[in-house]
Amino acid sequence: MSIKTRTFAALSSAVALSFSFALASPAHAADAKAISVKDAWVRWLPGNLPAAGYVTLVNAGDKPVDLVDISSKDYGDAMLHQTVSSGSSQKMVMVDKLTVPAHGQVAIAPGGYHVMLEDAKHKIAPGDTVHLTLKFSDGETLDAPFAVKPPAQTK
Ligand SMILES: [Cu+2]
Repeated sequence: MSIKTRTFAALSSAVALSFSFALASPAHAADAKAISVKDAWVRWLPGNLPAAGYVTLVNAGDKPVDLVDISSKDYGDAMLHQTVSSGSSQKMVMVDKLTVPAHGQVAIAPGGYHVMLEDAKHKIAPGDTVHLTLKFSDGETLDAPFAVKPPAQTK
């Protein structure tokens, strides 16, 4: 083995190590809580257009739990909206709470619910990670990382 290949092998195993460490850490956020989140992402739009947050809420508990409040340190305004169609047009309505059934899940996903994110507090672009704080009726609070994706992303 030449010096060159040995250096490369050491380097690639170091990269693999840090990669698996990065994958393992977010899982701790949901430890010992009824509610956990998955598929959390934001559809970013250019300029001052509002972004839309999407996430699936999973309830491992025996009782239904309501999502009652959303806030973010990255956006001045975060609101849960529902897209409803009336005839051929669509409009958005405010949603006060969203129930996550016991041992079930609810998806905040394109075409249904979205978290309207306005008034970004700093420059945000695709590739970034933003944080949303989700509050639930059982007193639980989750600070969830959301991956920021470009406008063409649909899921
Ligand atoms: Cu909206």
